Amino acid sequence: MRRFLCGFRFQRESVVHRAVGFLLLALAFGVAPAEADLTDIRVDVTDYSGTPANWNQLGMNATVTDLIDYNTGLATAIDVCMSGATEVVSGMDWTHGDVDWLDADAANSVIGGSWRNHPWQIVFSDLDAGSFYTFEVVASYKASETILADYTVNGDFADDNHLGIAGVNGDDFNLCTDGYKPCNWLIWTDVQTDSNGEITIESTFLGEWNAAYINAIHITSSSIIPLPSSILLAVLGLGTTCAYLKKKQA
Ligand SMILES: [Ca+2]
Ligand SMILES: [Ca+2]
Ligand SMILES: [Ca+2]
Repeated sequence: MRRFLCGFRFQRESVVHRAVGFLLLALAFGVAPAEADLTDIRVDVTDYSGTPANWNQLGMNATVTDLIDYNTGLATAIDVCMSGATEVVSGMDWTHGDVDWLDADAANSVIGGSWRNHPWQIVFSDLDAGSFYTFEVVASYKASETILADYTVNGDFADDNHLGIAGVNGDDFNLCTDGYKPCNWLIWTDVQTDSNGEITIESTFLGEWNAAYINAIHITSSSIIPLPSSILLAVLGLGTTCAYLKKKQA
């Protein structure tokens, strides 16, 4: 008689169905918490009203603690602090409307640093040291074509950009021709906290006038590794299934 590890007969179809059902249930309970822990934080960089619902507003050189998650509206532990900025613009005549996650109202206002070659920072802290984050930074301005800046996250230029254009990585980034006109923005993937537990966006103005602006920031955590507790739940679910089948067979 052909038997499986759990000691039930393969021929008993209804039992196999129950086993699969139990297993799926256990797996669903086991994996769900890790999915629910994924973070989606949206930051409207502005000193003016009009920040969209479930977004966070970050004013000039301000600190905001316990940023809210876009999907749940609930506070996270994550904090943010801006320093070194010198310039605020309320409306830069954004004409692209809402694009992907980017709300037009958040895109329309900017804060920047206008002193040439003097970097300014937005520092995120209280992050999960075990998570990988994706940072999307919108640096877009409808104006002079000589508005040029460098953008880094934890000292590195971007890994990607929204439109996937080769060579656009935040080094000598033109806020008008690289940012505003094509409606493109910079993306850093698999970002982890530095030795201080922080992730820092740094912007340095290189152009002739205006500033190294930032309109909006989107942070998502990309860690999808099931938590140890989830694995334990799955094992428990399998154990329960085997026990049930043995009892059923007796
Ligand atoms: Ca906090
Ligand atoms: Ca904004
Ligand atoms: Ca540069």
